[in-house]
Amino acid sequence: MSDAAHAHDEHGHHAHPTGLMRWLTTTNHKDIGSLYLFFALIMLFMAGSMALLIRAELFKPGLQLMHPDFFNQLTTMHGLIMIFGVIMPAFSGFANWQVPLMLGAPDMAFPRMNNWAFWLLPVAGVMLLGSFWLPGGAVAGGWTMYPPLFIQGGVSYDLTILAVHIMGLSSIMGSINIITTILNMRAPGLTLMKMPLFCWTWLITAYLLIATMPVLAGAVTMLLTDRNFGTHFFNAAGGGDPVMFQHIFWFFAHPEVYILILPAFGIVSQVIPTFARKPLFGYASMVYATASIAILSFIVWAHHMFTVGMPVAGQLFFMFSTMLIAVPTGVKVFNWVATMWKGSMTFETPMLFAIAFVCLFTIGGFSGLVLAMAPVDIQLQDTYYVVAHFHYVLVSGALFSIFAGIYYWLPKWTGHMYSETLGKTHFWLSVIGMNIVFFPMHFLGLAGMPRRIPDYALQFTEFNQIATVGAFIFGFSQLIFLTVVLKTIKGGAKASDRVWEGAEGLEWTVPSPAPYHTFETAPVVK
Ligand code: HEM
Ligand SMILES: [Cu+2]
Repeated sequence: MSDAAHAHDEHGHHAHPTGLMRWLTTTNHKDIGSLYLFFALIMLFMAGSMALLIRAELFKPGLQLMHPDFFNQLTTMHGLIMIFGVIMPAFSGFANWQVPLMLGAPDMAFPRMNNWAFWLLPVAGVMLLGSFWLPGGAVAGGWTMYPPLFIQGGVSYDLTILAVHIMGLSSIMGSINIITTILNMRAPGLTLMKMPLFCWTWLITAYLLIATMPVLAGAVTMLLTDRNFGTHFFNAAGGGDPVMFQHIFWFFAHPEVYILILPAFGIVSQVIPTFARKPLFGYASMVYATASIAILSFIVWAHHMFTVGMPVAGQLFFMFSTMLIAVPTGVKVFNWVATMWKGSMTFETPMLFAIAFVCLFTIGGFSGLVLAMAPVDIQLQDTYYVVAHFHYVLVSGALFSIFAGIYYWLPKWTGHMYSETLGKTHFWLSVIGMNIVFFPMHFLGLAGMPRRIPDYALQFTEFNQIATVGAFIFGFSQLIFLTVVLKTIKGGAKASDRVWEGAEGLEWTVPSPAPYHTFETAPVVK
């Protein structure tokens, strides 16, 4: 390129494209953060509608609304989309908005790769959702993709494998960006141990993603070659072993459940100190606890496999290693409570969600410990107890932290305050609804009701009816959330720079809304 043309390019630098092209070509971390969050919001309503269809079918025993195979498609797609389309993209959205703002960096380290990492997701999303219209319908073998079902299914299974590859690629690119940004682009003086805890939790999460996404990719590639190219990795008739899939899958998927919760710990660790008006209790122990959880997450995978048959020594190993995770997790819960202890607390919507997180996530943690006991798990495996357990950690854990984070940072992002009345209404309906859906599922599981089943024995009717009513309360109260978000984007009381009286950190030193470009000269942190 000639010098003149180069100069011309430099000149054109400020003419940003508008409309659709702006969003397609954007390399700005704030734009990309918003894209991730909108994508997650849309997918939340998609996967949420599937949950309501499932719960509607389960309102009564017998088959009312749908064919059993379609029920299985809904369950599988609900799980896949909630995990890969809602929780993970929402956390990436927070990372994109907040990591540069918290570190005093002008943007992410690799802005163009950042654009790619996002735009791969809608492609995968369309492939997953579109597969409902393919011959044979969407995948129906459960989000865990176990063979032999996943080897026998139709064309949507191949498409889902491709979609999983694409989403994994997106996560790896996002993680490389986050790690590089955090390690290299912190403002002068902002040492690692001074960094906001949200950045720490995402740094560790990004390493987990880079370590485990290739394992998932390997597992689904073996499914693909078993399906199409005559290999027998998981086919016993050809000398393969279907249980091997479970080992590989859970070696990915147990760290994955921490990928779904560590950034939540980070958000809650930002919100609680703000509204308790005290610094986070035990900052360093929080960092070490997060790292310990991440390391331990690699040695516990077979607690998902107690019923496939394993030597007693193996059962003991996976049982005790799993229980060990309760130690660093307990440290975290202790630190959050100690931060609130004798604080001057106020209860704005982000704080309400954060407190609900601490209480209800802990219920999910405890039911996890119950499931970790090998003899108990043999009874409870594949019952509604498991469904209750993971929804306490995913809904009142991951999802509630996302709500807390949105209410907390939305004024910074949009420049407007949200309506506290609507926020609190959303909070109370969500907490009440969530417990009505999922608490009775513990009893259903203890009584032996299997999961992933469209019909059930008569004695399970009452608790199922209660759960379905709760699901519709929870589901429809999310329309309030949608209203709050859209209203806040459009207008509302002007937000101050600091927004919350007790807020600390670099993001609160820039104006609200945060300008398109921030920290072009790095701030100095003392
Ligand atoms: C309105 C809120 C929700 C309701 C009413 C709901 C309901 C359900 C129901 C009824 C099932 C099927 C259980 C079975 O038959 O095994 C299910 C499965 C599942 N849900 Fe949810 N859910 C909700 C939110 C979420 C969220 C936020 C996540 C977050 C990641 C999530 C993750 C999953 C997963 C992973 C499965 C397992 C899918 C499978 O068995 O393959 N759910 N949910
Ligand atoms: Cu696990």
